[in-house]
Amino acid sequence: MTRQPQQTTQFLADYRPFPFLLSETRLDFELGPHATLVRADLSLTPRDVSKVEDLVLDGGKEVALRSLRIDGTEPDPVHVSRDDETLRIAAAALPRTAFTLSTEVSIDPAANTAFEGLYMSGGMYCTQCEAEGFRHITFYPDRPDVMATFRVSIRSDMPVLLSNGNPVENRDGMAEWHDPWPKPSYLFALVAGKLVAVSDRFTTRSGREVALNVWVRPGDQDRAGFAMESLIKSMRWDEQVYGREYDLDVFNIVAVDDFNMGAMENKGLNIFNSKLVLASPETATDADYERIEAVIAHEYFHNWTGNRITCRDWFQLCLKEGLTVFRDQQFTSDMRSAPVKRIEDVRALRARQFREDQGPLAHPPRPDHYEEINNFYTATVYEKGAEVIGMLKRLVGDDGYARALDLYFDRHDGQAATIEDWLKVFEDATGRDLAQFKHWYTDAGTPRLTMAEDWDADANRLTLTFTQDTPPTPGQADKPARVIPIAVGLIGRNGDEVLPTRMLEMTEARQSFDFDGLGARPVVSALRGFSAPVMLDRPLDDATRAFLLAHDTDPFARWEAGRDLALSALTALSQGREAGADFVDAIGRLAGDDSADPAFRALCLTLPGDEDVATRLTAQGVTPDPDAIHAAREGLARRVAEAHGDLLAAIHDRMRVDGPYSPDAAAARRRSLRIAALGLLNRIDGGDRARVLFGSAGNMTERMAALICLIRRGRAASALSALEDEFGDNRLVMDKWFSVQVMAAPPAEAVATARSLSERQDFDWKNPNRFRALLGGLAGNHAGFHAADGSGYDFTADWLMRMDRANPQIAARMSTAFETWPRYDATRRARALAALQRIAAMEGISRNLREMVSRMIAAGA
Ligand code: B3K
Ligand code: ZN
Repeated sequence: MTRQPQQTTQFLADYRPFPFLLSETRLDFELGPHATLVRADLSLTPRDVSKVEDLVLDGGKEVALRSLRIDGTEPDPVHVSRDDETLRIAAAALPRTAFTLSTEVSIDPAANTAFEGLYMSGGMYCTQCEAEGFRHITFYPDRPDVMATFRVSIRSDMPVLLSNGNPVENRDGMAEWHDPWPKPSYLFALVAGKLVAVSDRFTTRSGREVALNVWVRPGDQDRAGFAMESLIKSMRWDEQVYGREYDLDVFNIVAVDDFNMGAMENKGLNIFNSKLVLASPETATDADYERIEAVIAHEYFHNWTGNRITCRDWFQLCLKEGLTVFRDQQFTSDMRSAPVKRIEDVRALRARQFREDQGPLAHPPRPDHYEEINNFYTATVYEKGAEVIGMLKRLVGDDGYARALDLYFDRHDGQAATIEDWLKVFEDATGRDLAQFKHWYTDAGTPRLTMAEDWDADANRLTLTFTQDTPPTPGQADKPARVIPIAVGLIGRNGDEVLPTRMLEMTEARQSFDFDGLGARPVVSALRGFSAPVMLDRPLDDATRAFLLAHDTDPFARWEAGRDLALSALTALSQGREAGADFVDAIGRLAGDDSADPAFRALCLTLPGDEDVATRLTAQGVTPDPDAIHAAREGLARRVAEAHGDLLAAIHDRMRVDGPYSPDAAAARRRSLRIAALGLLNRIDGGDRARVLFGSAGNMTERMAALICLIRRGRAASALSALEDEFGDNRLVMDKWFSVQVMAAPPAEAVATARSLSERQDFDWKNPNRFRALLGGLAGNHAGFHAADGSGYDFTADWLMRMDRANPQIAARMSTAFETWPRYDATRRARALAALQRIAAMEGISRNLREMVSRMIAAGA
């Protein structure tokens, strides 16, 4: 351990089952903004009647207990005790058999600015219970392995009253719901408000009729259709690909404006951040549409991977999240383009998860201790969790994967499972020993893989020798070798494929693989499809990279070759060396290759971000200079534009999509290439094309792209005010408006821009989306956030402290802006550390933020 565990540290090794069984939960809500009464009846049975233990229920200090009864009788007060987090009833007061515990409490939803538990948002009531929000509603064994059926009644003057499961009764001012599927408290949900529904129906493959509703505020109905289409596609896909059917008579989705994350998979009642539901061509970009489709699918897929089979404890979070991300990635691949989706996912993985793994916040997909579980909804648990499943699938093959998943659903339906259970179904279904594979779950850090080639001309044999090594991470110094699936293909010098993809299985720290019977020395295409989440280091000259960019038959490896070429140029340029000629040439050839998917070309034309360059430099042991990186990137983009201006202009014109906007993949692909070309041309046309496009485009995708170009050229004033006039009362558009101004600002102006935007009336900072727009925009401006004078750090620290008092989850999450601080120069490090220490010293700091900053500060010790 590199840090002192706090008293509140939870350890995986301490798991023990709850000493009571809970069969049914009955809840009765009488809603009031400042006083909501919650009556709960819990049907409990001691697990071991010969040794009844104290009954300890979770309950936050704002939950006011009004009455407590056991089988209808008040226990002697000496047997009942309360602290800030629990309610304890001594064993002496409990029957030796099944009993009903009844409580009545009162809570204050309108005062709940943390948006955890029951809270009010824009005049409606809603809940967020994962991970430990239910304890802010009532006293309960608030842990995922306690599963019960729920019967819920709601009394309120709101017209729409929703909870989980099937509706039982609905009359004026009262509704009753019953959820027949046992579930943990984190999946409980309640919504009450003035809402309208966009409705449809779905018939499952075994004939169950399901009523589907997407609930939004009156006036937003015309922006909810795409979410409904996405839901129907998801339901069909899960039946076809995983054989999973929906299991209730209704499926409700509700859009809310104040929501800490993207969405939540509550049983039968998914609650969404409105930005992941509402979309129209005028307000949402192609990327928004793709994200809505993916998140609707993700939450829906949780119905099986998460709800029917849940997690034994929160250490197992990646059991549901890694698998559900993996499933939503497969879904998007099927709906859109598989190669493009793979490249996008790897880009995101590197930008978020590799970044996390390289710094003080590194942790394994299955951590073994935490202070605050909400701090572990990370890229490692989600995205790396999904990569680990992708590797499993590669190792056991598609059939093995399908058999293992069938067994998983069969064996664990209705249970709260563990990573061990998950690996066991793969072992039982395929006969493979996964003991070594398990390190992917328990060990943190990104393995570094090196590859050396040896060509024996006499024997016509190629030998590839790999070594693997995983750098130390907080609390984990030495790591054993892992199983690494390495997909390799060989390409002849004429560009033909000599050997189609073969999966090598590396299990040792150093291992060689021979390829015999080759006519001539081939070019190696390695780690095809990004077959494992590792950093591959191979000595490769720029000419060979350019060759692979032109000829590799694996789209991921092809893109990767171009990206490596760009990174090698950018890292050199940022250190003052001449570079980039090969990249500029090769990218021109690729841009003009009309046989390639436009979205793929767009990805290749998008230069790695400043942050990617900083990460690459750090991996090479070089201290990144944010300003030099920014200048290098601008310079290289300009050179591409100067060299290929005519071609890019032709692409920009040809990729125009005529006719009414459609968010489908085919049209989106063309727009993405068009925009990529525009971004480069913007470096040499002074912003003229962007100005024309901003004025003429009928969709937000192109307008936003044009706006970003104009901001970069310092010509955005009129575009910004036009957008504000048109969309001033549309929160989602205004979030973009806030964000891009900071994100795309010239780095020297980023902090000042953020500061002046933060002074506006409509900087409603308690709204998580608005806060994220501004602070996330700044964190996304690499050289701006890392301004040498520390102003980016100070500005961010001030806001994190302010936010922590209202909403600790958001403050903790946004504090990750600092997670890379140890990689920079001494001046920046000192300023970042001072900002972190200032936060740590804050009086009344939340457990959430305290855990984050103390882990980050520990890296400097
Ligand atoms: N399970 C939720 C995330 C809950 C986050 C709690 N801090 C959304 C999802 O992953 O689908
Ligand atoms: Zn999820």
